[in-house]
Amino acid sequence: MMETAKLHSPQGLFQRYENNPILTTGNWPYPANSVFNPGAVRFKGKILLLVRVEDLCGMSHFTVATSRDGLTDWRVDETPTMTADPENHPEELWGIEDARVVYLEELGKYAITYTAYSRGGPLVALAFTHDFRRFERCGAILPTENKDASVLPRRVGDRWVLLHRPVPSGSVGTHMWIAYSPDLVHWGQHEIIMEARSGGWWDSNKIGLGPQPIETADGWLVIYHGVRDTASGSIYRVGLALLDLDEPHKVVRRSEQWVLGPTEPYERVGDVGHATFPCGAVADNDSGKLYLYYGVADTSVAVAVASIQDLLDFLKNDK
Ligand code: BMA
Repeated sequence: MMETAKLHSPQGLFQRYENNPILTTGNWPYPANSVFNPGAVRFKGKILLLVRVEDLCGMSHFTVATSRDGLTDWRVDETPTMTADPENHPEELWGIEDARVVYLEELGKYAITYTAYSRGGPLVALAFTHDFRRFERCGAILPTENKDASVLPRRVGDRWVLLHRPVPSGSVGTHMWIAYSPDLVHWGQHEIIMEARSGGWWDSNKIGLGPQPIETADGWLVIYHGVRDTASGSIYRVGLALLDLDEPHKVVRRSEQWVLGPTEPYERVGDVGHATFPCGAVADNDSGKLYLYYGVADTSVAVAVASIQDLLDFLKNDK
């Protein structure tokens, strides 16, 4: 890793990998427009990314990329791994996007929550897999318009927990919500837990969950994206929050400042410039580091690494 200040995030919490972006269409075994916004998880001793690939029709599917160290020597599936199946799942008519992947120890399988782009707009769909080869689809679990959802890796009390981000009509705002389920398919008791801040804030237009929440002794570490709309388009940056372990609807801490945002050329220039959009994170318990995988400018994949303790300390000292 390079020790250049330029490659650090504003407070020095995240360090970008010196050879970012780690995955581009140049690494892809087949033609694609862009590869970005991957879910990330540990699988068989490797880091596995479920990468969103936008094809040359403009629609997205997922392809697996794996690496031993999570930084180098990525192996990409030769053909698309999980493609939209609109015949059996009409909600996937215009593709599948932005997976969040969580290992559910209780069930011994991985849950993938993703955006299905239906005729009525984007909604949240769920699938399970054991091997990232075959996928057991559950279909839409939340109606349009909704995105940026992830389950927690275990039940809290006797219920599963989902964080999600509906876009209500009217002026209610685009905030982060929580919901509960006895079976991962039927969700209820929806409630806003964290709001987009108004006015001049960096996250004033909308917010949404980034990667799957990370369990720490202090609470569920949430990394989220916040959007500010400007005269020349939206800026997607990254902030932190901590949810209570036993009552995850309670936000214990939330950073006032963003901790990662577009500054590097590959983050600023692309199909949608000025977008840093994480959907996956993997904790390395030996080193205490968190590997954050994020889409850059809706074009490529980058990684930045932070000490989990530093993130928690920052949250404690920020308001
Ligand atoms: C969001 C999502 C992401 C995308 C981002 C920036 O609304 O659609 O998939 O990366 O916008 O374009």
